[in-house]
Amino acid sequence: MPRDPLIGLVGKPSSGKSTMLNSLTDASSKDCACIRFGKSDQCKPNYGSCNNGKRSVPIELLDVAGLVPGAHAGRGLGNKFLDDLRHADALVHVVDVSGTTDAEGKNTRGYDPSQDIIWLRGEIVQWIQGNLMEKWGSIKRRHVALKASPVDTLQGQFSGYGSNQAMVARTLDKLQLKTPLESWDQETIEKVVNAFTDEKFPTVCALNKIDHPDADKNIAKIAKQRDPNTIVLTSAISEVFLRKLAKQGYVKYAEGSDFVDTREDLIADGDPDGGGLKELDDKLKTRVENLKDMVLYRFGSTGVVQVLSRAAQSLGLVPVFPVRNVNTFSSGANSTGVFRDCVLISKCGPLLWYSRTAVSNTQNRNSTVKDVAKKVMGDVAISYIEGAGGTRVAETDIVEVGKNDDKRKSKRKSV
Ligand SMILES: Nc1nc2c(ncn2[C@@H]2O[C@H](COP(=O)(O)OP(=O)(O)O)[C@@H](O)[C@H]2O)c(=O)[nH]1
Ligand SMILES: [Mg+2]
Repeated sequence: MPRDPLIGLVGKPSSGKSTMLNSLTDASSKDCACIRFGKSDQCKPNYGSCNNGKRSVPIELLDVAGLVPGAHAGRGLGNKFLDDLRHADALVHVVDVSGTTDAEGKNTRGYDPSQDIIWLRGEIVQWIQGNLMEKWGSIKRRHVALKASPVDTLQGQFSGYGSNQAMVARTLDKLQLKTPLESWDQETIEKVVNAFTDEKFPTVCALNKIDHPDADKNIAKIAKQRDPNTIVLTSAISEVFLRKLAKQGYVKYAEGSDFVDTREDLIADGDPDGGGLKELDDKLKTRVENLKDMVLYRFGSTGVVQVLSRAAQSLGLVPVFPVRNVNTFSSGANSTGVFRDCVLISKCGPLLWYSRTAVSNTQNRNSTVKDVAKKVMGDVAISYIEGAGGTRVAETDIVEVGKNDDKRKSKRKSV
């Protein structure tokens, strides 16, 4: 079976990766199909949860620890770090924007975190480039002798990073290089490696620790330098704290939102029972108030859920909801609840699922109903596939969010 998409959390020590991972447990969410059919009250996912139509989806997260400057040359846990990276489909770079940790993660004050974004990217590029240059002479000779295509030759070198031919083809398409591979100079190779890195490791920067008073000026600086779509502001520790308080019955908190109610708030709103919440002591009360002021009111949320949505977006993922009964949306005769399963399909072809093996098709193409069926069922013969309401959908139909709500590719029958 193809695996779920994997997002690697990267960043120097003490930037907040582990805290982010804890805060993100089951936080990945997409709009669930139940809301489009007015069935939110019956929605019972087999995996994760559905909160008023916000569905947690099967994304795997990996805390990639041990990256310090010089990792590509084996410093720190450099090699181990880079090895873990191979399996990631996208990266979240957790950046400590409080400036209270230096490039190695040691305590300091006034460090410029915009540097971290530069050196981390550099480590990845140098790692890939270093490996390529080591063998460039023989790669070139082989390329010429075999009269190979540049895509084949590069894929031979890049498959170890979990790439496939389509990815390499896109990399080269973007660059539109005029010179043949055997005549590439150092500068051209660097361009190729950079473009490949963009393709293989789309990266979202989580500017973390926004609750810290020194964060503002660092955020402003980074915001000026970067594409706003690649930045999300986060306070991982705030999310962890709020979820803990909610679990212990001290607050009501809708995960990832700016909605926090204490017993006092609810009593003030006219519920004499205070929602059944426990009373906060003064210390906790102050902490909650600070968190509201410093994070929720100023930034709208702790940002952690947005990070994951952004990363999933960068992968072009479409959530698909396979069911056994296209009229009730249940998963079978003995199953209660609706839309119990959700699979993520890559919009731009089956790249994600096959990313550890080469695909022969180097053309960019969109995922189809057939691809979905294959992901859900594996390699079995299928007689037909139906969408919502029982309308049959063609195997070649292209998958998009909500597109087949009126003829959803949901029912599967094997012969
Ligand atoms: N102020 C603040 N501290 C944080 C935040 N996230 C993590 N930390 C703290 O930063 C330190 C390092 O966090 P950790 O998750 O262990 O970092 P890692 O080494 O990248 O895994 C810990 O003391 C965390 O409590 C945050 O959003 N705000
Ligand atoms: Mg850690």
